[in-house]
This record gives sequence, C-alpha cells and structure tokens, in this order.
Amino acid sequence: MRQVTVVEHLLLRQKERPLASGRFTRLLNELILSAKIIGREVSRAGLLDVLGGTGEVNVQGEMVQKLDDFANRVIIRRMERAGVLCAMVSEENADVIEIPRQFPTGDYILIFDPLDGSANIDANVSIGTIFGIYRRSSFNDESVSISEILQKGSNQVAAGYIIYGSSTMLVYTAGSGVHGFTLDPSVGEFLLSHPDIKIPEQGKIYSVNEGYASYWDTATQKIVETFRNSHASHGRSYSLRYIGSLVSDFHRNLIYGGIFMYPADARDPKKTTGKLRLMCEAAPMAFIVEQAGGMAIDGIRRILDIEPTELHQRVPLFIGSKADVETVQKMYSDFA
Ligand code: P6P
Repeated sequence: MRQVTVVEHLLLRQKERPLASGRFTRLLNELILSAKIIGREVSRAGLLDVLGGTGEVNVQGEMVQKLDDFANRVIIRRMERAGVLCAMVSEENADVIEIPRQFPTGDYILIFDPLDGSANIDANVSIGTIFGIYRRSSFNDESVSISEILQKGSNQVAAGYIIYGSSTMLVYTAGSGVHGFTLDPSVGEFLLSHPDIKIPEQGKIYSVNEGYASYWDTATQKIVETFRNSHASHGRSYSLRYIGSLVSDFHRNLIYGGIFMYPADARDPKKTTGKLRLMCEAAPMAFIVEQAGGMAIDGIRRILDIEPTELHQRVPLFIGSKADVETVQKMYSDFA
C-alpha cells in the first residue's frame, strides 16, 4: 500500500475545504518540523549535555529540564516566524508569548506543552509534545487580548501530540477523526500508520498514581477501588498501568482502551484541583479522545465545556474509554 505522508494527508484535507487559505497546513508543517528537531535531541539525550535540569524552576513550580527548555525554544522560534499565529501559550512560560513585530501574523493561537513528562527524561521513559490550536474571534491588527485566548476546549480547531517513544509518532485531529503517523527516520517523513483511530468502548486498564490514595477524598478512593477490585464488582479484572508521562499513558489507553485518572488531591494546598493543566494538557487530549469515540471529564463536567479563567489553571482529569469514564461520572454524581 502506498504510504501517505502527513503533508499529503493535510493537503487532502485542505482540498476538501475550498476556502482554506493553506495557513493551517503551514502551521502544522512548522509544528511537525519542530517535532522532528526535538525528537532528534530526545533520541540522543544520553549522548549530549541535555540531560538533567537547568537549575531553574518554571511557572508550574517544576524543575526545568534542559530538554524542556530546548523543546520550548525550538517551538517558539520556529512558530513565531510561521506567519500564521497571533499568540502562543507554553506550559513553560507564565505569560502569553506575543509574536515579535518583525514577523507576519495570522489568526491562529497555539497552546502547547513542549515536553510533557520531562521528569522522566533521565530514565529514558517516553515523553511527548502536546498542542491545541484555536482561532482568535476576530482577525485584526490589535495584539491578542487574554479573553481571546481563554477559550473553552470545544473551540479548538485542532489538537495533537508527538510521542517520542520506541518510535516517534504524531497523533492529531482537526475535527474529522484521529489519525496517527509514524516517523520513518530513513526518509525523515511522518507516514500514516493509524488512520481513523477509535478507542475501545470499554478498557481493561486503569492508570492512576495510587501513591496519593491517602490524599484523595472519599468519593475518589471509592472510584479507584472499583477499578482495583473490578473483578468482584464487574466480573472483569483491570490492570494498573502508570508510566507517569501523560502522553504515554494516554496513547496506550487510546490504542488498547482504558481510563487515565489524575484526581484532585490534598498534597499541595496550592494545587487542590489536581496537577494537570486545562489548556495545554487536558483540553487537547479531550478533543482527541472525543474524536476517537472516548470521553474526558473533570469528574463531573465535560473537559471541553470548561471555560478557562487563567492560562495555567489546573483541572482533575478522567479520560479514556467512554464506559469507564461514565462509571466515574456516575459515582461522583451519586456522591454529590
Ligand atoms: P505524578 C509529568 O510531569 C506530568 O505532568 C504528566 O505527564 C504525568 O501524567 C503526571 O505529571 C505525573 O504526575 O504526580 O504521578 O508524578
């Protein structure tokens, strides 16, 4: 079968939209090139002086890894020149990243986590880049206001991730299904390997950091116990799989089925709504999983319906196979 490159796939999509300007295609092309550059460094991390931390702490209060910093700079420098963006938001930067005046702009807004799971870099665990793409409400020359950026996830025009694992894969949706492309290093192209991905209706895997169980509220403890003891309650056993890298845990569940949970916990009074970020982690993954037939909630609310009030606000996340997420939603509702 002739291999379809991601560029051909994007051009096919563009042909189906006669009014398309080609800016979206250009945006994704630049993002894909950034991913190839990041992937190259990630694959050589052990050989270069890019392992370990920079000694700095980011806006999230997390140690900045050298590869984090590298990935962030690669994306910002390449995307600010692409002529398609009016603003960017990075998980690594406290404020909105404006496009320097010397570069042309467009009406897309890119929100991204340059290297999620980076705490695992030194252990050679798979990590990833996560992105969500929005459009500003009205195209004008004014600089983008924060209200134009704080959009709910259902406004995304596209979302995706690149996972740097045993192979480098790009998984993305632009609202017409979820498609996976595997990088063929011998030609440097992402080739269509997983067309129209659908997540199984119900899985046999639950992913959660059970080490925090004593910090969860009663409802959360009961919910996780249901999956742990599912053989007794549902007559089918679930396996606990937890990598500690969202992109890896999500991707495995997308392919095999299952649920990933990062509940709110009482460990840090400043992070009572969980650790994961709504705009640069939960919302892009929620768009992808819904397009693949799955579901994503904060326990009660659909993630894509949540109106952000801050750039880096955190949210509890329950995401994956529809039947499993519905179990969680029903149990939280019954406890409410
Ligand atoms: P914990 C990585 O730092 C990350 O943001 C996600 O990739 C991952 O799912 C989560 O944190 C792991 O957090 O608290 O279980 O180590």
